[in-house]
Amino acid sequence: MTITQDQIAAYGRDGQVVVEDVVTRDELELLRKRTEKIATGEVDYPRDGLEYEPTAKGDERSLESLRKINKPGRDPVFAAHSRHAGILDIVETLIGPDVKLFGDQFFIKPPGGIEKTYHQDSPYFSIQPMALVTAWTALDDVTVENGCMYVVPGSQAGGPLDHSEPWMVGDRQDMKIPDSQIDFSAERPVTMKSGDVSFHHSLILHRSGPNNTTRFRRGLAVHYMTARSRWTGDPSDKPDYKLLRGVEHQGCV
Ligand SMILES: O=C(O)CCC(=O)C(=O)O
Repeated sequence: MTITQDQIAAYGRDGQVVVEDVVTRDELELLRKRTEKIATGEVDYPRDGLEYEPTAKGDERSLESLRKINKPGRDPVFAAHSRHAGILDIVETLIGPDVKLFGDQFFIKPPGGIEKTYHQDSPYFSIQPMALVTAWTALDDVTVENGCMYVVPGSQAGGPLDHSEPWMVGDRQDMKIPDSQIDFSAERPVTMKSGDVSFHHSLILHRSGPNNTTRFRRGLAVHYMTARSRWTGDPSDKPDYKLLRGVEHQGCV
């Protein structure tokens, strides 16, 4: 799969670009069905990987209650998605030919799902340079009303910011970048059709709104890095990152 010179330039300038029709209807349907099975317990999935909406009512074992699946690539259907050939072609164009998988997260945002406040991804990742790319696949049509992402174009150039302000997701504390650091007048909604993929730089400022509709807004985010990246955490904690394209580099991740 190829992208245009304009799309490559938009990613370089803005730190984010949407590519239309990357994932087919059949591929999306497979992911949706698998999610339903994980949510209901029909397919085994580690309980610590399932996060629930703080506002969820009724049966916890339902898709309507699920906020997020952490590291969905532990499941074979999601692992196959992280090797999607069309997505990897685009990732190669954006970060070079030697590509490793950093990780993945699946944001379900069911009807009534809450917002996610402004943050950057790289400050949470022990990887240098801070130049990973996230491929965010829309499993549903994504609108302002059902909680699309917002980005501040170009903000990746400002480097990492402190995530110094606590905010609560139910009884779990998360951190956010203080509103005083964000130019809200510059933010842009990322609306998409199902099957489109949004590619964003790991330092771009981004958030997502609440889902005020009766429709789901499922987004599957896979983070990729160049195989030339370096691990900055404790050496004994370094995961064995999988090479997806190209070659390994000595002394790198
Ligand atoms: O999908 C969302 O609501 C948040 C997405 C996000 O933060 C990410 O993909 O890095």
